[in-house]
Amino acid sequence: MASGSKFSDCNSQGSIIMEKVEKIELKIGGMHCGACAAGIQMLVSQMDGVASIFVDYEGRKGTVEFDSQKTNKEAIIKEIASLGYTAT
Ligand SMILES: [Cu+2]
Repeated sequence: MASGSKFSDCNSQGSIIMEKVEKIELKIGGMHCGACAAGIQMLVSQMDGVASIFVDYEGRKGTVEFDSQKTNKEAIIKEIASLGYTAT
């Protein structure tokens, strides 16, 4: 009967693009020098949706900012694991 009228309220939301940046801290294991940290940083920073990453070799941890609409913590952990390191 009154089908099709639902589209009218789409317009009010359509112009707003919500970018939700999430910041996480990961414990990274398996690094044995600063080059390891740099390698992780390079790989993860190239991932789609990752805004920034800083890996602290001395602290054995990494701080990652990413768009939660494009990627997630699990994907980042998997990427780090593909290099042979552990991330939790
Ligand atoms: Cu190394």
